[in-house]
Amino acid sequence: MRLIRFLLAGLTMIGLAHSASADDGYRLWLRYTLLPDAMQASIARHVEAAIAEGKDPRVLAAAGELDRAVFGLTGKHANAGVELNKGEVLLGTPDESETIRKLNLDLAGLGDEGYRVRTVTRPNGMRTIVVAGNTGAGVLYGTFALIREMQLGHSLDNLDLRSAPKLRLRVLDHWDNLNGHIERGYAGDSLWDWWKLPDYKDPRYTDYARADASVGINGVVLNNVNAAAASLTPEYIAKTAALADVFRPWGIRVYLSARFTAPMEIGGLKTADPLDPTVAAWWKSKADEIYRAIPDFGGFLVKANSEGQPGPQDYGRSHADGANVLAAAVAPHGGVVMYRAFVYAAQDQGKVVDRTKQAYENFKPLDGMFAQNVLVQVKNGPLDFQPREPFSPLFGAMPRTNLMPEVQLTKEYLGQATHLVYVGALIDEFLHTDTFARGPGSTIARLTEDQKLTGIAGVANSGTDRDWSGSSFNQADWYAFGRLAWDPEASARDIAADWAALTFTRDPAFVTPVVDMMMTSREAVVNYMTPLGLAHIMGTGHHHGPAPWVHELARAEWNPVHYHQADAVGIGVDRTASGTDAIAQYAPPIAKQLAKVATTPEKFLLWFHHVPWDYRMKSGRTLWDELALHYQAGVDQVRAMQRQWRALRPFVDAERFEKTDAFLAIQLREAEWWRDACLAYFGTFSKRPLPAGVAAPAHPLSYYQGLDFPYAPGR
Ligand code: BDP
Repeated sequence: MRLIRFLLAGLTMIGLAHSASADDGYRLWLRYTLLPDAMQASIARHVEAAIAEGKDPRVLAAAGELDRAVFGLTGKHANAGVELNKGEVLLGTPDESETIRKLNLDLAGLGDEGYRVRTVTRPNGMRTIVVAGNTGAGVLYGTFALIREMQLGHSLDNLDLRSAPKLRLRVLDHWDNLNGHIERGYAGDSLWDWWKLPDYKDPRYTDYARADASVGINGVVLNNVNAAAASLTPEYIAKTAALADVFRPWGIRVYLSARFTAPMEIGGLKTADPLDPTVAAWWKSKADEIYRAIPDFGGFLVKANSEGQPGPQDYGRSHADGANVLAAAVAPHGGVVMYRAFVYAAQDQGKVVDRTKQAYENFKPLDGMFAQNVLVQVKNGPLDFQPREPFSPLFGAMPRTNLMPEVQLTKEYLGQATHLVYVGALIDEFLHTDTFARGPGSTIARLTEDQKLTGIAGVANSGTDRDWSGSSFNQADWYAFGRLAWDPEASARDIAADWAALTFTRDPAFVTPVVDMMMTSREAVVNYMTPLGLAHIMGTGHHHGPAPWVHELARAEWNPVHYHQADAVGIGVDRTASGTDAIAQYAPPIAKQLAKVATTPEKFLLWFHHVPWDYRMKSGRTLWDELALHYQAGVDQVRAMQRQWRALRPFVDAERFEKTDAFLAIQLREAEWWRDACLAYFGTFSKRPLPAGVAAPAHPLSYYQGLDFPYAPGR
């Protein structure tokens, strides 16, 4: 056993204090800036020495991180050779640390990633904070939990923290192309410098992994779901292996998106038919090759027969056949296949289809046919990451299949990088929704937790921007995703409070209003973009800004007009039995509620019904007035956020204050644009005046229709 000591001697660091005027956001929520004196003293008392017993790389990474945190928070540097007389922190597993083994801590039920952080009095009388887990991963997560206690200024006197993740695979999907461009990325280019890998490992990879580990993320899909077969060539496997080496001490496995026709494109086969034995053999030998280079490779993510991607249906085979051939290849190595349910291709033969029904129609009949190591990855809503969608009816509908919810952190449909929208609130709403699939209380969180193999995926929002995510507040979405993946029953509001305190300041005069602002921000974007159940009325291709008028795209279900169906009578899509009957895909209590306009929650009204302009809403107002007032409310909410942020200027360093302030100005302008363009357009159908309190559009409709965005990012 190796004994590593990080002893914190009294060296005060000079020049550590960070000027309030310079913070570029690089350090995310792991800022580790000097605490007030009393808190520093408390840490110094409890953490005079940090001792890692063992050689597990994750325990060593944890010890290094603890040292880094204490150094930043107290200004006292780790330094060997000081006699111990105060508190110490001991990190390790019972397997590797005899001291921990002898303490007989109850670690049952913590699995292989849970932790215990507990203050004990050792036989020699020394007060020790023990950070223990059954594996190094548990120790790593426990250490980050301890660091969080320190950052938040909590008492370290009598710690007893115990936590284990409720989901096994907590994965970020990077939609990164091998040429460095990120599909739907708004924060710079890909972090992975494929050109210089495997020889040069950018130190930023480690900082990325630290951030992931600090919130419990344990898997990273490196490449775009619209995959290039090249990522499976020997050259790229070597590059991927280099990244895996960097991530491993941080408890992170790498995964790759696999292109279904890779056996043909890089394997020279004549077919990619999943039932062809040569194809199965190719995938098996490819998996063996990958695992030789990366023994803990996580597995494959697959987008097939969707948006032009090849897939098993090209050979008359089912999605289960497609998933299982890859699953068989990785199964001997403990790998998994995450197979996406986001499909809307096969049925379009010129006829108009309801895209929101297609994932269910394709996958529900396959329940029970997927291999044990397959997770069917399902987007939160039945359409496509809109500001608000009802949940996908697949949740609860496939009891014999592992489903893996997928949410989008990069804000493709939420104003992109510049709009302050807390996606954590969206994820929280989704996870806590009751599907009634097994009776009341069947929330998506519970259903997901109760499966044999569990997981959740988030489409990453990080890139080469100095602040990683394009804005300070976008960082919160990365943070919240990790925390909600660890505990899907946690509250996004509580998580926002931690994040705000860690990222800016613990002062409640800052945290309380900022958390309110973040929670409101999700409602604001729904209001100024797609209130009352509207969806998919954004600009074509880049998805930036309003374009509800678009109608000329080749397929009906690509056109915004298909999603609102405004006419002289009213607005909204009839998805009841008299329309597309999408509601029949939900469990009976929900289908029954959605069958009638009067019992449908107003936030989903126009998603499920075509409603007359003069329909009386719960407020007593007409639908038209209510719609207009929601658009106005969204703008007002952004204006209030802007005012609120300006009032918080004294709490924030100039650099981050100014950036957020500038972005809020963009958001306000674009919220007004959404309101004006949508009301100008929908008004041509309703032919009713705007209600009092709603500003008239600044320009005629033709102005909004004529706007063009040739350089909009993230296509
Ligand atoms: C859509 C995006 C597209 C993605 C697709 C997907 O516009 O870029 O490839 O989702 O999830 O929202 O596969």
